[in-house]
Amino acid sequence: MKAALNARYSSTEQPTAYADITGYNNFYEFGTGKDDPRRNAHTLRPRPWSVTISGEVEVPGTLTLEDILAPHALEERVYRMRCVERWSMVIPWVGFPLADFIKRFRPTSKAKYVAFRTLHDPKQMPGQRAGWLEWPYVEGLRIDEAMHPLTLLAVGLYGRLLPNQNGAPLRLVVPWKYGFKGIKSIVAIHFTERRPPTSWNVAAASEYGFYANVNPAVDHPRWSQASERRIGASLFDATRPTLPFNGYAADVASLYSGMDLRRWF
Ligand SMILES: Nc1nc2c(c(=O)[nH]1)N[C@H]1C(S)=C(S)[C@@H](COP(=O)(O)O)O[C@H]1N2
Ligand SMILES: [Mo]
Repeated sequence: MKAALNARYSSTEQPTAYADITGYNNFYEFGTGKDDPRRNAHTLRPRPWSVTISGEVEVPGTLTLEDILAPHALEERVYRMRCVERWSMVIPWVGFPLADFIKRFRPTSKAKYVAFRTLHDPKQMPGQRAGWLEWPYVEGLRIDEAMHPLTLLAVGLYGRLLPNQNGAPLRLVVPWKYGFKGIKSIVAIHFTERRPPTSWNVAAASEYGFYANVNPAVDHPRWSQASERRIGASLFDATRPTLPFNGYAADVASLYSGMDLRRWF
């Protein structure tokens, strides 16, 4: 894939190995083990694909993947990623800003939030036969978070099309939030005045908030979030301190000024 590096929004840290990025995943539609997505996601058919845009927009509709991609130049963005489970990676994503995509549909003044939905098809996603989560997987962002220049719709990594296990053909990437906000294999985007439900918040509201901003000062009820384990790093420097907003505070902290981030975790 042709994608120019966006240096302004890229980390200079060593990217995690392709084998780790594509072999150590969370994608519960294919099982709860870290190697289940790599082993099982071959049943997903990411082409042909379409995404439905609805709600508080002037131009709702259903777009094919080709329609979605046509007007956008692809960029490479090397982002630090931090899972709520205390592991982290550095991933060279290929994609385009979600803001540029959203502008095409002209959100109305009532569009305060954006809701995302993953495909629901137990034939392609056999994990959906189990009750680990309520299906389909859903996520949401406040509209200003969705329009932030760091927020990406990704279609590839390491210069190749997204492997199924990483959320082919289209997934969200929000680098200052815990990984679970990065919803995979998106089929619907809905604009709404009300805060939408999100899968992990529905599953365990005391453990996973709507905002899910990476915050070393707010522990998960069952573990500290003060440090993280960098996947693939040598034993001696694998454990690292976790940074506020995952290191993106200078870019995004202002979105939350005046909010008590212990209450709005
Ligand atoms: N549909 C869907 N999206 C999902 C998940 C999932 O189980 N289903 N897991 C989330 C979690 S917990 C993480 S950490 C990231 C992992 O993304 P990666 O596998 O590309 O690293 O995907 C997120 N998106
Ligand atoms: Mo995660």
